Amino acid sequence: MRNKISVLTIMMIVFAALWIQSCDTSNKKTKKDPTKIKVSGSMVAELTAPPLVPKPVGNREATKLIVNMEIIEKEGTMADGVSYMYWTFGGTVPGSFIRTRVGDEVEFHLKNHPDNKLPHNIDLHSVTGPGGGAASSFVAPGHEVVFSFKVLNEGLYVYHCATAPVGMHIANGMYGLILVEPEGGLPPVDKEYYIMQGDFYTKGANGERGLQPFDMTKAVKEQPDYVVFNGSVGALGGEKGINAKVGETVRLFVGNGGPNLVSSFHVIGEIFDKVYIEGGSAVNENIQTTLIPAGGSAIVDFKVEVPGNLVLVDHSIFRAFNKGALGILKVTGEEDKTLYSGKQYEEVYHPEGGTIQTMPEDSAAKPHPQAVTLEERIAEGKSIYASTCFACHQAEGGGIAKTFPPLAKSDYLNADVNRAIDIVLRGKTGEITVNGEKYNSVMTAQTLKDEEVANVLTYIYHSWGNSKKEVTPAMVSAIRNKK
Ligand code: HEC
Ligand SMILES: [Cu+2]
Repeated sequence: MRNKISVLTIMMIVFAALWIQSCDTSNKKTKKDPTKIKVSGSMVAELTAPPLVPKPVGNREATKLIVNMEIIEKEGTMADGVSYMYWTFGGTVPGSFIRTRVGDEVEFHLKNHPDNKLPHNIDLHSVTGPGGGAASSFVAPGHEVVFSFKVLNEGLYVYHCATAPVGMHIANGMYGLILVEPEGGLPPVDKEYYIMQGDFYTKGANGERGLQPFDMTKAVKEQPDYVVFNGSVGALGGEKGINAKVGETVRLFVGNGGPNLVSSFHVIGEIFDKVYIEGGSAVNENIQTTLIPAGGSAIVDFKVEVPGNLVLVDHSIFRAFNKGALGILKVTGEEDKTLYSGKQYEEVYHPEGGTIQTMPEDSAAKPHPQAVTLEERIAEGKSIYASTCFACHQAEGGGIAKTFPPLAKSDYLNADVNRAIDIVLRGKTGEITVNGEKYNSVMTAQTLKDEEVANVLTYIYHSWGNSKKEVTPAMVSAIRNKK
């Protein structure tokens, strides 16, 4: 009798254990060994230029996916008046977006255009194999190589050129993203975009005009002149910006090509609902800023609830406001005042404050010597420009697209000298149009003496194609005393 009971108990325990185990695996969604996934049929991969991505894989079976990638070396625009010789995968920086699923067998055709000067290759971080494909893909101008690989790990991966000097090939724009979706695809969203950060090193300083060659010394020192999204300053701004409607879910596939810098990726005015950390499977929630290593990525998902311009930045913030790492995601739709009120109230508040703030006065600063001739005024003004205006209006008065208006050949500046004096004395807010572009930002009032205002404006009027007016201290004091 006692024996029978114990046998029964043991059997019950065994059954219970088996049952618990079966529950456990059904929860985990049984994962196939990716090396064993069979492919059916074949198709040519859709490749897209940034900021667009190919359509999701959805429920499609693993297949033989043919990727046709062409390497093109071509001159492009880095910033207003600044051009650069880019080396590209597919004609854009970053290169064409490739979208695959786990188990796909990718047949990669890498073509080096006959007009190109150099050999190249490709290292895809999604490849399990020597050099990520680099060893088998070295291709001379006017040639095509073919290699294939099975996609084993899901995630968002960087690809890049790995031909010596590797740093130089990457610095010239040879990187892009390849997405490997899980079986059944990523959870669907309303809008998907492709963004990649990169740092660039030019012979001339930021804003210096003309075709700028690559600067190896600055690259080795890791001192970029430009840090940008999608290959150039303003590539994600204005008309070229990305958009969504209130209530939509947005997914950004964000990569960092480097070659050197790590990105503190942040969207001003949003919180990431989900971040696929480092482009892998682990999901973190409610994130303000996510770190994206050079040669790494992240997938960020968020829902947009209020209309307005969301500003994408590298939160290493001088890169954003001084080197170009700025982008705009435009959200349109109905306002919801319970979520965000907008400005509710404003009045002039004295003393001190208001929306225009005065720069703190540096009492220790030594006074500038009095200028007598026009040449002295210009020379004095140049040094004031470098210490006071340069940070925003930039070298050569080039400004920063959408943020700081240009002073070079500025129709706004040249139209009205008294207005220019007033702006330097009292600051400026509200929408203005300079050379056909709208700006709506804040310039702080500058704490400068009449003599200094006269000198800096005279310097600006005598530089960069402006109208060569001389501004005198008397003109400045007249505006200062006008209420
Ligand atoms: C903190 C950044 C900043 C600094 C420093 C700054 N500005 Fe500006 N400036 C701006 C912004 C922003 C605007 C546009 C304001 C707007 O949108 O209403 C502007 C507009 C102007 C304009 C009129 C628009 C144009 O392009 O012609 C002039 C002239 C000007 N600034 C001159 C100067 C001078 C001279 C200095 C140095 C003494 C200076 N600024 C320093 C940010 C700055
Ligand atoms: Cu290359």
